[in-house]
Amino acid sequence: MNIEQYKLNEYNQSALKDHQRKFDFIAADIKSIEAILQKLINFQVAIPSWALGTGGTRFARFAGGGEPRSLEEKIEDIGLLHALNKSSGAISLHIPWDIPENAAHIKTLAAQHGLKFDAMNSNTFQDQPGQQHSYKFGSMQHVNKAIRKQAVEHNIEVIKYGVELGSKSLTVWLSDGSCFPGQLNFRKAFQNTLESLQEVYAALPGDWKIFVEYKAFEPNFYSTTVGDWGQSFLYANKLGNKAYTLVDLGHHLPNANIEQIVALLLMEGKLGGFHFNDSKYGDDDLTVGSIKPYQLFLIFNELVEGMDAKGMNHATGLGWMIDASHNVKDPLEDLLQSVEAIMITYAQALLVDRNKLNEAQNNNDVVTAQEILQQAFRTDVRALVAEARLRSGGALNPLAVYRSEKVRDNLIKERGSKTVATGL
Ligand code: LRH
Ligand code: MN
Ligand code: MN
Repeated sequence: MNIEQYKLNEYNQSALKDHQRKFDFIAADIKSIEAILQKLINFQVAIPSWALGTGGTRFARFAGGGEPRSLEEKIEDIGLLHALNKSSGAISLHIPWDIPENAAHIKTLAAQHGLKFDAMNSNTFQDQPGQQHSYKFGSMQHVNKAIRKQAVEHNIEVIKYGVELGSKSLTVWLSDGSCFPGQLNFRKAFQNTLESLQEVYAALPGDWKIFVEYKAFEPNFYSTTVGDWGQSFLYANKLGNKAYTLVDLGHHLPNANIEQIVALLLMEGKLGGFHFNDSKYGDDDLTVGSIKPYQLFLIFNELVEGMDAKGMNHATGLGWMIDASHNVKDPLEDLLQSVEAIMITYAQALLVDRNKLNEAQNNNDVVTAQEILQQAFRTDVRALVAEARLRSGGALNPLAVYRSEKVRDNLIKERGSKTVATGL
């Protein structure tokens, strides 16, 4: 299913007058409007290949219908999202959920949809059919060298797939840890994991990065071997300058100050990438910005400030990705909402008056500092984001077009109502 450009233009035409009025209103207040629009146009968020179907919980999975049956169909779905919002120009693959059997063909198909390959994700948290050793008691941390070796070799295979596709990074998330006190020797688990990561690191091409993703808990509920940013940072430092920490917003203990973590990792040159989602309780993988939008804004505020301080390009300096799960919504609608939330928050962070904030901080003027941040956060920037989309050839209102064009109904007609996409 694809939506023709002329159709998009028709929808845009009918919404244009209303948009123009809103855009003129906000544009009048912003000095560097063209620079901000260009930054919004450049910013792209990768869509994970595993988020295109309805996820489940450990209790049930309610398939939504029309789910992609192959990697090709996943690429088509992301292509559709990108045609609508022009901000989803990359795909992130999880191996072995999405093996590119014919890499040249997959690469060409993605390019036809304007998509690049973002970070590759390895998987040593599940046992695959035919696999020699089980990961029940961990992978890279395992007490058995043969199991560690199997995990290392899998990661090296993932890098090889990525090279064929033109990806430039590997994200390693390990579920390794323990469920009960005494199960694990923490130091030995750390050393084994480090040694395994070093072997993977040695296989990285010169222009690649490795992202070490941390998570406080789940599926292990007593200890996790890459459990927080401190541990990830230790691994990244010990590995070398191609290794970075990856922050998944749902992987912290409650009330963690993620914006401060981000600021310090950036300062140390060790922030590599992001998995965006939102949560109320744990690793809920809910729609970005649906629960704690102010926290997301404060994170983006640190990202913009920290990247500018280092002269980093916002669009290319870090790996930006959504990591979400959809239990009750149409995944494609949810992803449109998530990307929109990211763009809105990024735009708000670009509006922060940095000189004034700096001055307020130097004067210990707490009230003014807070006012400056909240002024930006309370600005309705939706017309700015829509204008950036319009200029890139996307839809003024992606979700409305998706609904009017009955995309899900068409996908169900095309693919059937019982299809199940690979993923969690
Ligand atoms: C782990 C995680 C990690 C995985 C993905 C499926 O919770 O965030 O990034 O690769 O979920
Ligand atoms: Mn993640
Ligand atoms: Mn997660």
